[in-house]
Amino acid sequence: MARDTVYRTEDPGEPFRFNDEVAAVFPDMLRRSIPGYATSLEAIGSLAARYVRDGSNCYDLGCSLGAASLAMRQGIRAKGCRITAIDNAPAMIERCRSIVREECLRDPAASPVDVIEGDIREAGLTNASMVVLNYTLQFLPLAQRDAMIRRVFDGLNDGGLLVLSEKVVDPDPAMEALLVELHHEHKRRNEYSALEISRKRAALENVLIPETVDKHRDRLLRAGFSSAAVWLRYFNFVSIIAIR
Ligand code: GEK
Repeated sequence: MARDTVYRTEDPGEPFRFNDEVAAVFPDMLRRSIPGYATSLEAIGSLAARYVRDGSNCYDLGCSLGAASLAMRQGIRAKGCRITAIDNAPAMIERCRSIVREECLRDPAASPVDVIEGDIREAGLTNASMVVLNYTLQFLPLAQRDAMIRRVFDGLNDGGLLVLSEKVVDPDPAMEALLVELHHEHKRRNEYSALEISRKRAALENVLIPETVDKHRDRLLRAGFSSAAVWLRYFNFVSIIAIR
């Protein structure tokens, strides 16, 4: 796995982008930066086994290199399903296609995966039993998030599942400061320097906009989801499951 050294060398002041340099080190970047990332993928596999129905569609929105799509693919027990993986970053999609192709050669019997370069805000979602937004909604402008979640709700069949993982902000400023500090400590343990951490933080400012858990829960319930619960929290990183 190529080592993430993007912010050892990057000019500070440039906003974060999902470009070729980032895509080349992305698995290492997420593994060292997002506490609970590997756990979120494991759960996506288990949830796919439970929730994906025969003849239905699964969507991985903001798929990056397709890790959640492949977790679903490995978990699905149902027959005649299709997985659609969508991302608007060409550097991600190019690599995702070759990773998915290799996995489909290794295990040809599992569900087919369509990898699509496109904007998730325009994706046509139909007959879905499972939709994954694994750390993606946080990159949409705040004003567009309600519409995105409604679009997901409309595309899901009754009983269908959304997995929504996000970086969040705590409403209590003292708690927020502590959680941010714990996250930075976690990154230092994972061998990011203080300079890399602060450069990355500045680059993500106004690019990744976190909300509170309550905001996410309210939005899901307003869209029509019958229930929503946090199943994972590690510092300021949460994963929520919501059922239509
Ligand atoms: C994983 N889910 O490994 N349309 C399509 N893609 C988008 C959009 C958009 N409007 N906005 C952002 N993206 C993955 C990890 S990464 C999380 C997801 C992170 C894409 C963007 O190009 C990037 O690939 C992804 O969302 C977010 O489970 O980097 O913290």
